[in-house]
Amino acid sequence: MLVPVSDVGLGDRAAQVLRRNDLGSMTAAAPRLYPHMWSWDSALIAVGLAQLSVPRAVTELRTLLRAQWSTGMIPHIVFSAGDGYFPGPERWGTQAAAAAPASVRTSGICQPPVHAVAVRRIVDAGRRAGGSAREEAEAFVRETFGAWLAWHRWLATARDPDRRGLVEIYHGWESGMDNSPRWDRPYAAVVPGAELPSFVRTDVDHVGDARERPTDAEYGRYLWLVEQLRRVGYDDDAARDVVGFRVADVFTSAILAVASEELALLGEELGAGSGDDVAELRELAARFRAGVASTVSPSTGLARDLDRRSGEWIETETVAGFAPLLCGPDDRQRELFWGERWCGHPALAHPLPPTVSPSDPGLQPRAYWRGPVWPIVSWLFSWAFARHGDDDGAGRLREASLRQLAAGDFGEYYEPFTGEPLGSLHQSWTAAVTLDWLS
Ligand code: 9WN
Repeated sequence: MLVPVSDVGLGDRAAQVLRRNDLGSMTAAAPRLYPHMWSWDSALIAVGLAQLSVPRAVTELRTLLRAQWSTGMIPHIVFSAGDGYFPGPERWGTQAAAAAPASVRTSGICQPPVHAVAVRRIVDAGRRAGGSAREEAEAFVRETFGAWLAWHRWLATARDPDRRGLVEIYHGWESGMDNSPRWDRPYAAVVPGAELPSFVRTDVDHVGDARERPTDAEYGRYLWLVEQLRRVGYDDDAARDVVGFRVADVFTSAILAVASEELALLGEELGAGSGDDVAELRELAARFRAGVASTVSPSTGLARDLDRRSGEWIETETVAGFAPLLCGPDDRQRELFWGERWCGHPALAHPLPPTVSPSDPGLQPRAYWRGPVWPIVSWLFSWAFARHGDDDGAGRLREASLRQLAAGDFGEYYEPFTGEPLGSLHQSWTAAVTLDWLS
């Protein structure tokens, strides 16, 4: 498809953001606020890099895989030499963890497993370009299939010990949606102990208004969970017993389902892994898809997280409730998604899913995961819609997102009613998904 003339400049600007945030073999998630590599950011960054250079996209994911733990876990941060982000490697203290890699400094928790989606986009881009780009992309799949499989297996065992088809998280950071109101109830039960070492936040120095970030009270709980995990050396079994936050995350579970399906397809297409590996991934996909479906509230039609410590369903009306739509077509959810409580709400600047329903009086339009629109979330839905043949839905999200992004600031998130960019500007994954939408 021809790129409209007005979008040409936008693509150039997006490419420039990725170049400026390029640290050599990894891309900083954002220039000042996030000077390191984040796991799910790096996958989405690779999706954008694939449009510019397949080898550079492959390098991004190779760097991430070098940080993989011996358990299979892919850590949520891979630290660069840069500083200015708190909590840094000293606070995480993962060098004492038996499963951590020896030569790379990482955090000790994970993030949503979007990586196989990125590998698929790299293969697609390689095939479109042909020649050595195709060869490199396909060879990369053969070479790394086992590592991605180990990652999915770890999530399906260490984080789904009862085989419910739902991934348990031990920290809001693991969901990628840090201060979403989804986590308010479970966090209310997290009470930082007096032994919590003191800390000084740096994140609030890098945004226009501190109210766009989580509160100090929230940060205290975030750091307390890190402390609990650090004390048990991030050991999977011990962590399950000591950690104060244990929630079955429906959005991460949907991503695991769909990414496992993609990985199975890639394995089959490229003869990577054995027939048993592919069958195992298909079983994982089916198990987690069923797990996601089992959480849907009959009254609201939205999927719910489950607080494993209290046994309670989490009923907040957030975008994560559309997890089933990531897994495949769903008429009831599709209607809800485009309806007045969500993308069809008349007050929205663009028909895009905010993180909290615009009909919910608790929506905070400038506060991080409590209301703003995140372009990467819109991208995940547009990718999933296209994947299951809903080209109309995918096209609507693409067009509205490109209108939202047209000013070229590549905000981390956007005010849903005014369209103002918020948080960090020149955010790498926002630029990356823009490039994918323009391809
Ligand atoms: C904590 C890097 C990351 C994203 C997350 C987003 C934010 C970190 C933070 O930034 O989280 O991991 O310090 O706020 O919530 O989704 O991966 O862009």
